[in-house]
Amino acid sequence: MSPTRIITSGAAYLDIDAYACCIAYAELLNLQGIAARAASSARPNASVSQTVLGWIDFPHDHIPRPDDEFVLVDVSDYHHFDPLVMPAQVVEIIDHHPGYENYWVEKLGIAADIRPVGAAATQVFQRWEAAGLLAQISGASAKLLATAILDNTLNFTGQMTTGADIHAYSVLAALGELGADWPERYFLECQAAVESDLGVALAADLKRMKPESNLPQVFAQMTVWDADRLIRNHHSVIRCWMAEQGEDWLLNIIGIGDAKSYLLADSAVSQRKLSNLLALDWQAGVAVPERPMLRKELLALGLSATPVVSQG
Ligand SMILES: [Mn+2]
Repeated sequence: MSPTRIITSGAAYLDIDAYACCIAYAELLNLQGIAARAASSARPNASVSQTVLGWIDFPHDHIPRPDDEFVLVDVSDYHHFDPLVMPAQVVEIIDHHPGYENYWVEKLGIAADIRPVGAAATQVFQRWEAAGLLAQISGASAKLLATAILDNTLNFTGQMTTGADIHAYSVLAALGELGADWPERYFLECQAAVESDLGVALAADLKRMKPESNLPQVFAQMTVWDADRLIRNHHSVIRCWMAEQGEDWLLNIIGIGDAKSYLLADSAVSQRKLSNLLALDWQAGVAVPERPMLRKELLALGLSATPVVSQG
């Protein structure tokens, strides 16, 4: 028996992009005669909404074999790989986060596809398109990839949105029969999930940043429809919960309805790190940049920034 390709992603949580890519890429490889399956130790976060969960069951019953091969989607920083990954047996990477391009190109050559597009789902869509197999994609995979593109591009308002993302969404939404009202319905579902348990939602998309990132050490992010309403109703609960994770924290709340990011940070050092990267006016622990920002955009800014010199 030839080895199975395990399509997997990060350790901390599965967002809709990782979730969709694992399932849809495994489906494509299987159609092409390559044994593959989606697997993950991580749980979905609030971006995998109730309706999305109803489209397909993500397999969480992976039994590892010593000859498994691994394809990583939507992650290339090996510090964050799912613990089921055997690093020496990684055969392919499909990702859109900056920082590890050279590392993987040296290891894998053209099997490392790391590019700045809005969603890794767009890269997986392009595999389907190039293979000429889109007519055979399942409804669930089409809808998953389309929704991942909506989420990761912030409904096409994010800076990393490309023409390829817009093209992929239009083809996939038609194949998956998603209506014109799907974006608003989807993001309202995500907000309902966030508000039903804020602690779980904050923990589900929280990363600890390295000092060289020049970003606050604890960086949480969430995407909702109405960020202003979320902050009005829940700011005090949020700041208490975040402060328990460490003094140097940041929460990026992305509001799709008004296409804005709301950066929440309380400590002077956290606010200074962010003001070092972009023009911000902090009011009562909240700053609203001119355009919506994703963590990976702030990460790219931070990696190219001069560190903030700590003052006293
Ligand atoms: Mn992604």
